[in-house]
Amino acid sequence: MKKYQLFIDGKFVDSESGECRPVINPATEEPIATVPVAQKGDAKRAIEAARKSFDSRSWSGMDVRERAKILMRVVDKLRSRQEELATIESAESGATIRMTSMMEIPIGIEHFKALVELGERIPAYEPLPWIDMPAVSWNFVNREPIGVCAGIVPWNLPFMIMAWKVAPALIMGNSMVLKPSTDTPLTALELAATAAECGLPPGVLNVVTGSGPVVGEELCANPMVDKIAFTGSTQTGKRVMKLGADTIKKVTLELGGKSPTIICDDADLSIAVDGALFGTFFHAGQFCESGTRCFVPASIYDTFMAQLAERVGHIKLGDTADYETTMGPVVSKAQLARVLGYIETGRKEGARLVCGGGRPPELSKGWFVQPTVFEEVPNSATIAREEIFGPVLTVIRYKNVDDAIAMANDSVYGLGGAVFSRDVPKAITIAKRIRTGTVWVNDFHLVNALAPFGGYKQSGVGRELGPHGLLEYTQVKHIHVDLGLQRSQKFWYDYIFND
Ligand code: TXE
Repeated sequence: MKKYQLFIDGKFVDSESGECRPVINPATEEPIATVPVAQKGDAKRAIEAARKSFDSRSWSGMDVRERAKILMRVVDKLRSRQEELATIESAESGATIRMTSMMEIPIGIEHFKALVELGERIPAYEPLPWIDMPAVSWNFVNREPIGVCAGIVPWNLPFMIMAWKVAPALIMGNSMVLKPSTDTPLTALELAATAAECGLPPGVLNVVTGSGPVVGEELCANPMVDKIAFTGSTQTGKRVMKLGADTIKKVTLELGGKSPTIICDDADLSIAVDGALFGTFFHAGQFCESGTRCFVPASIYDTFMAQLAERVGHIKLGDTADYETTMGPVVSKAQLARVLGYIETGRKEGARLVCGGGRPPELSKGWFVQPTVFEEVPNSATIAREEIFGPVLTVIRYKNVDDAIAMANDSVYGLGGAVFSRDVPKAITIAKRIRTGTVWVNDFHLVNALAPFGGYKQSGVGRELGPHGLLEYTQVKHIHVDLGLQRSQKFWYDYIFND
C-alpha cells in the first residue's frame, strides 16, 4: 500500500506528528493508501513556503509565456498519466472508472490546459481613457497576481475541482497551498509530483492533507494568505468567509445547490427523461449543480413518469473498476448515513417513492445507494429544499411555466438548472428567469472551461473558469503617470502651500 507524504517547498515530507490515516475505497471499504494527518504547524510551513516563493518573484515575476510553457509541460505529463490518474481517482472517490477515465480526468486536464491558454492571453496592461483633469496624465491598470492563494477542495470531483483552482492561480502568477478533502487526497499529491517533475519552482504549489477544522482553518485565518478559493458545503463556506474576514482576504466560494430541471410540455422526452436522470444520478448525485428538483407539467406528467421509472432501471450499480458499471457508491460512511437519513425524511413527510429508497441488497460491500425517485413532493418538503448530495431525485408537478419558475427560484441556492423544450427561444426566455449561475438548455452538467461557473444566493460568491474565473486570481493596480513636468503646472500642491 502506497504511503504518501505532504508536498511542501518542492519536497515530499512527513507531517510534524508523523501521524497517518488510511484512504478508503468507498466501493470496497478497503484501504488503498495512507496520507499524513497534517497539523497547523504543517499548514504554516506550507504557507511560509508559498509566501517565500511569491515574494522571491521566482514565479510571480516570470514572464507569463514562461509560466505557460512550464504549465503546458504539466498538461502533457498529466495526459501521459491519464489512465493511472483515472484509476486512482476512481479508487479514492468511488466514482466509476467509466466516469473518471472518460470524463473527469481527460476533461479536467483539458480544462487545466484551456485555463492556462486563456490566462496567458489576459493582458497585464489595460489602458484607461485619456484624463486631463486636473492636468494631463497617463493612466493604466496593471493586472497583478494576488499573492498566496489557499485552494480548499471537496471530495466529489477532486481532480477536476483542483484543476479549476491550480491552473488559474498559477498561470496568473500566484503561489498556492492546496488542501484536498481528507476522503480524497491522492490525485492532489500526484499532481504535485507531476508539477515538480516539470520544473515548477519550489514553494509555488504545496499540498497539505489534513482536516478542515485544523489545516483548512489555518489556511483561512493565516495573515500570509491573500486569497481563499473554496468549494464545499454552504455551511462550511460561511465559516470560511468569516475566518477570512479578520484579515480581509479575497474569498471565492463555490457552494451547495438544489438545481431545478424544468421540463416543458413540448420537450422531446427521449432527451428530457435521460437528461433529467443524467442531471441527478451522474456520479451518484454528488455534483453541486445536480438537477435534484425536476418540475414536470401536469399535461405530460404520467407519460414522463412512466418513461422515467423505466429508464432508472437501466442504471447499473456495482464494481467501480468495471467499465460496464454506470453508478458508484457515495464517498463515505458518513455521507451514506446522511443520504439515507434524507430518504427517511422524504418518506416521513409523505413523498411517494417511485423507485429505490435504500441500499442495493445485491451489494454486500460499499457505500451504495439505489437511484431513488420521489414524486408528489411539495417544493416546501425537506428533500426539495436541502442539498442531499446523493442519488435522490424529487419530481414536482406544475400547472404552468410561471408556476414552475416561481418554484424553481424558491430556494436558498442558485447554482445550476436546465430547461428542456423543442422551442429554443422559449427555453432561453425561461433560462433567463431562473436565478442561478448556469442554465443548460436541453442538457445538463456540461461545464465549460471558457464560461463562468458559480452561484447566485447561498450557492456562492465569485466565479470559477473562463476569463471571469481567471480575473478572481488577480489584483488590479492603477498607475497614474503625471505628465505635468513643471512645478507651476501642479497647482493642487498649493492646497497645502501659500507661498
Ligand atoms: O463538506 P465540507 P463535507 C456538501 C454536500 C455534502 C456536505 C458535507 O451537501 O453532503 O457538503 O460534505 C474543508 N475550514 N458538499 O463535510 O465540510 C474540508 O476538509 C476550512 C457540496 O465534505 O464543505 C474539505 O476539504 N475548510 C460540495 C472541504 O472543506 C474546511 C462538495 C469541503 O468540506 C472546514 C462537497 C473549515 N472549518 C460537499 N471544514 C459542492 N458544492 O460541490 C471543512 N473544510
